Amino acid sequence: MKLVSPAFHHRLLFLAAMLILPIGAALAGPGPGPGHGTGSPSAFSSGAAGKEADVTRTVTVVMRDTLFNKREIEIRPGETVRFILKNKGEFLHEFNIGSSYSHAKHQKEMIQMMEMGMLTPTGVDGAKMNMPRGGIGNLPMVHADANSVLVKPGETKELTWKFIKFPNLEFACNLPGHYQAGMVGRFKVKG
Ligand SMILES: [Cu+2]
Repeated sequence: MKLVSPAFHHRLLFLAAMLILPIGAALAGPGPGPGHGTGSPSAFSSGAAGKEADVTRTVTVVMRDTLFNKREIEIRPGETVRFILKNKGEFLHEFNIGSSYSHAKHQKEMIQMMEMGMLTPTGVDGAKMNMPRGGIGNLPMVHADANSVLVKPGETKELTWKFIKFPNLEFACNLPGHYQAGMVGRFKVKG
């Protein structure tokens, strides 16, 4: 007998993750201060912000609560791809190109940003977010990185990326609990 719809069940899992993950982070104790992006060379040697003129392909990715409509995106070495990111969910989501290592690192920072009010489950506090490094808990300006973009509910944003190396690259949303709920996919190298 089925008591709840799959969608409702998914929502329950998501809410559970939202509650449990920050506790886990708190139990892990104070680590080194967050240093957004700077300490994840694997993500940055893998590519760079793409130039509009070099775009050879456009890929549309739809974000929902809490999954992408794609589990896998094929890429070719050296190509520049424009990603069109549509958030059709009710929560804030991220599209971040990186390794599982850089994603795990960014997830810890995202939890801190949530705790400090820079991020909320549905949006971004622009004033807090635009403070320079040291403004709040030594967090740097978030999402100034070329490999990541935040998309609010109902919004469509773009990110253009030139793929250079492929150390098991993933696209992921690092908002608390989202990656764990399945909001991650992999780039499959073709050719
Ligand atoms: Cu998300």
